[in-house]
Amino acid sequence: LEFGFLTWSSDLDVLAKHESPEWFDDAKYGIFIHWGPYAVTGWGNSTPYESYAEWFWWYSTHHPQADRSDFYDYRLRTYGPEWVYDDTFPEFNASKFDPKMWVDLIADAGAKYFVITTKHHDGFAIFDAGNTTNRSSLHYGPGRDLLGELFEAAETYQPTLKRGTYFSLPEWFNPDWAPYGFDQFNTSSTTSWTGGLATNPYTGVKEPYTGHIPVNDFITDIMVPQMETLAYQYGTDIMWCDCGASNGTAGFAATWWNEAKSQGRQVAINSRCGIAAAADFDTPEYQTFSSAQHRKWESNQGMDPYSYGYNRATPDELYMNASTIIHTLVDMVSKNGNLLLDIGPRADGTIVEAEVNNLREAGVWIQAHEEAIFNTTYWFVQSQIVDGANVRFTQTDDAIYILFLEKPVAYDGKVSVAAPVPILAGDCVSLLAVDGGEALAWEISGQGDDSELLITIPEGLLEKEDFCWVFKISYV
Ligand code: FUL
Repeated sequence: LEFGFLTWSSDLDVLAKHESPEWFDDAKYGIFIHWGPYAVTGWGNSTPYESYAEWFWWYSTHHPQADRSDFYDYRLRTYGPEWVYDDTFPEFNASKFDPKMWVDLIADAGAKYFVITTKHHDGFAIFDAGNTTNRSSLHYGPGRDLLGELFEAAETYQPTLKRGTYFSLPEWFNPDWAPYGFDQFNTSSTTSWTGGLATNPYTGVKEPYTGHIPVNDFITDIMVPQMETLAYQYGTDIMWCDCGASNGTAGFAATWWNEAKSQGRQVAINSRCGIAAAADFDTPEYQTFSSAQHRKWESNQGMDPYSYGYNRATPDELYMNASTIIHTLVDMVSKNGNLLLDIGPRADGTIVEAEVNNLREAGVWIQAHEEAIFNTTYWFVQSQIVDGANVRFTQTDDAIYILFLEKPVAYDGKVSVAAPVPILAGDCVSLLAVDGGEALAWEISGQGDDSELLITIPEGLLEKEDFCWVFKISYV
């Protein structure tokens, strides 16, 4: 499809024909990174309802909201009444940021792409935003182009490791955003803010918006040029917008898709760029679907149960462990989803050890079983409970995979799968990544939809503990 004829106020029907690229569907597993000055405050109230640490500025200036009063209290207790959010900038120093370690970790985790916050709602860019703003890591904090360094480090893993950019369309408190309103954040009746600078809750004084360069129009002078910078200068593979809101996405997407295509690339845009028609995939947040969805989807969630940004209040044992990572990934893949799993590095660029360890531990399993995950599609039966074990399915052109999330139980030496698994005489059944994948005897009992595949389990085959047991049926 060519999109070159589209104008700025594009034909949305044509735009809607763009779909997520094949590589995105095949990639299944990405690492999300939330990193900005909110890593300095690095605190959330650890309750399931919107306690994200990256929202510290907003929550701590919206004290009338009773459910957020602990952010307000924490702010006062920790920093005192004179403190303003932009005081975080010097401490957001990236002094131990090792981009090579980050991309190695992503690769070790078994992930095929990453998406990093290039600018969150606080308006602080970690990339070279040119003359659109000085509110960036080039001017404050480390004085470095952090995005550029990370993208550069990921060169080692090209062309397999795709690079994506989270980009918040609105900027809280940017004086130039005010004309567009802020309704999507104004969901609580106790929220009184209606645009413009934040007011320090202790002093009643307007907080600074450091680095702001006044413009005529937020969308055409800040939002769109910054998206273009990420697309054309940094070469992002995924434009992962946030919040929807007023935007210039239609024109941007049409031009970007054509440009990428002319370079032999395919790129993707998520469902939060402000025009539903342009969305290549849906983005459930800390949520999943119970069955396969026709439209490609990608669930995003933190390894921290309540936050994307670094949260010092989270104890190590609460970070998602290897078992949950693997089960979540397998479950989503079996339903046509991807998993975008988030880490929140500290202000100095170090990553919480529990996150590093759990990602690496899961990565060993994922890489040993990658043929059952990547480049697969979902099967029409998505889940089943077999003798108490949760089972999922994936398939390729020449194999189907049966993934047991709990250890299968063999009765009379046989494990049963009560689904109409397509298998014919001569096809080979094996337990993936175990014992060199020896061929296991199998038989079908029953007919059609009521049929059952019975796999004979040799003595000792299921002795070892594992995160997930994968039977492979290879077609002859
Ligand atoms: C949300 C944001 O408000 C959160 O802070 C986070 O970035 C999440 C991925 O999207 O809409």
